[in-house]
Order: sequence, then structure tokens, then C-alpha cells
Amino acid sequence: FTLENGLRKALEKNEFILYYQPQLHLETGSVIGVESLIRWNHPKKGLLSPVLFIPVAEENGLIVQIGYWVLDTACRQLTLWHEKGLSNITMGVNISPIQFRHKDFINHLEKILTDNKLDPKYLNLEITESVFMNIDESLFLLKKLKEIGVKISIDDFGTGYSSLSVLKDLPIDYLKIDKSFVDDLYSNEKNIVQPIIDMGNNLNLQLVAEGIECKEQLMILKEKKCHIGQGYYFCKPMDVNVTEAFIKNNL
Ligand code: G
Ligand code: G
Ligand code: MN
Ligand code: NA
Repeated sequence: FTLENGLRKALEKNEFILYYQPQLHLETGSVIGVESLIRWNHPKKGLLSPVLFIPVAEENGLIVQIGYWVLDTACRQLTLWHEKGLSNITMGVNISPIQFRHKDFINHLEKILTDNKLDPKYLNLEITESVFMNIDESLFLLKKLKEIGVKISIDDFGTGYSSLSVLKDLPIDYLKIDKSFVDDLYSNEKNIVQPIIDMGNNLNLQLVAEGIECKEQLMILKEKKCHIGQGYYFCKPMDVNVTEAFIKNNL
């Protein structure tokens, strides 16, 4: 028994599930969308975190199939929510760099959007800066994604490889300010949240603060004109039903 075999079986036996973490408009407190976050509902070990199995799936290539399942499941759920009247909710989906560069990614994505009858503008693909190591290839892909009409976020912004001169020419929509910068918002005078927000505004990008855990962080972020955020202060990632109730109570 290896983790690799376990992951194959988990796909066959449908043991993966999606949790969702709401993203809120900070000024009004209303939910604008959710980020989907995978878990493995292991029959013996219970709910397993993606940090335990995503890196393995990236190494052995299973991330392509798992990623397909995640995209399809997230899009199906989003269409369902739209049909239930939660009309303008958006869905963030984390895309591994390996999945992003896979030759079938664009075809997979188009099929999933069609199958689920989803307007692409509600889907928000979260990619990390490491994708831009190969700038020519990623620019080509980003342009295709823009044609399709999906939104793009740079996840964990500020922690990875990023050249600001490259960033300015990327067809992206959102910057997600990494939790580490939100963590020391009021403890560190050299915090770089304000410069990130200013740069994002200059480039006409929407800013999303990650990992908001307390009221003080929320207040400072609002003051700095960061418009969107997520974090334990509002809610942890939750199963589909609890998420739906939360959205309905906070529209
Ligand atoms: O939800 P959190 O709880 O523990 O997620 C941990 C890490 O796993 C994060 O870096 C997150 O981006 C990543 N992750 C969660 N869900 C997915 C997914 O569906 N695909 C990929 N590639 N990464 C995911
Ligand atoms: O890498 P990515 O940003 O996709 O993953 C987000 C990760 O952050 C997930 O593991 C999610 O569960 C976690 N997360 C979300 N909000 C908070 C928070 O307020 N505090 C902490 N510690 N983790 C959070
Ligand atoms: Mn993310
Ligand atoms: Na992140």
C-alpha cells in the first residue's frame, strides 16, 4: 500500500470532497464568492488535509485527474447555487502549476464549463507566481483563459518568484495577499500590505486579503482600501451545506 495507490483508489471510490471558504466584501460584510479547498475523506483516517497528498499527486502526475475532479465538482456546485438564487457568487479553484501546464488543461476547462452550463466569468482560477518561471508559455495560456472568459488570481502573492515588470503585462484580475503579510499587519512597521494594495490598484487589479483572523486586521485592511478578504475571523473552510447556509445569511 502506497499513498499513490491510495490516491488512485480515492479517485475511483469518490473519497475526495470539497470544502469552501467564503470571501467577503470587507466594507459591507456580504459574501461575494467562495474558494474551494479539497479534502480526502479517508475511510480509516478521516478528513485528510491537501498538504498531505497534493504534493504527492503533483509528483506522480495524479494531480491532473484530481484537478479535473475539483474543477468539475466546483463548477457543478456553483451552477447549483446560481440556480438556487445565489446568483452572483463566484468560485475560486486552486490550480497546480503542473495541471496548468498540462496539454489538456484548456480542453478540460472548456468541457467542464460547457457540461455545467457555467458562465466563465464566475470561475476564478488561483495560480501561484511559480507559474511565471516560464513566462512565454504562461502568457500564452493566460491569454487563452482570457478569451474563454474565466478570471485569474495570483495566489500567495508576494511569497514566490515575481518580477514586477512581468506582473504589469499579465492579463490577470486578482492579487491574493498572502496570509503571512496579513499576520503581521499591526505588529510590524515594515509591513508591505500597503505597497501591494497601491500597486494592485495602479494595475487595476482586485485585492483579496487572505488569513484574516481578527477584528484589528479587518479594520486596518478596510482603512487601506483592500476590498475583499477571507479568513477564520469570518469562517473556516466548511462543508457544502454549512457554506450554503453561511452564504444565505450573509448575502
Ligand atoms: O485548505 P487548506 O486547508 O488546508 O489548503 C492547504 C493547501 O492546499 C493550500 O496551499 C491550498 O492552495 C492547497 N489546495 C487546497 N485545495 C486544492 C486543490 O483543489 N488543488 C490544489 N492544487 N491545491 C489545493
Ligand atoms: O494556499 P492557499 O491560499 O490556496 O490556501 C489557503 C489556506 O489557508 C488553506 O489551507 C485554508 O484553510 C487556510 N486558511 C484560510 N483562512 C485562514 C486563517 O484565517 N488562518 C489560517 N491559519 N489559515 C487559513
Ligand atoms: Mn488559494
Ligand atoms: Na493563498
